Amino acid sequence: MALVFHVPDLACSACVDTVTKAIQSVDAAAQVSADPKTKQVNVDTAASEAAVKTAITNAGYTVAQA
Ligand SMILES: [Cu+2]
Repeated sequence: MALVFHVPDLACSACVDTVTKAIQSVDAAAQVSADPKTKQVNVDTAASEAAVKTAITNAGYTVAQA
């Protein structure tokens, strides 16, 4: 399932790494591409949107409405 999140605190590539690892802790096979410029996080995963959103939030980031 392809999900799109808007993460306004995504500032640099280290943030991308942190968010990617957080999402992959929920689904190790998740494909994540995130862009600090657009603050957009694209996730292709079998996990639910709620689970991914929680993982991003638990990593210390805010998820805004996409
Ligand atoms: Cu950063």
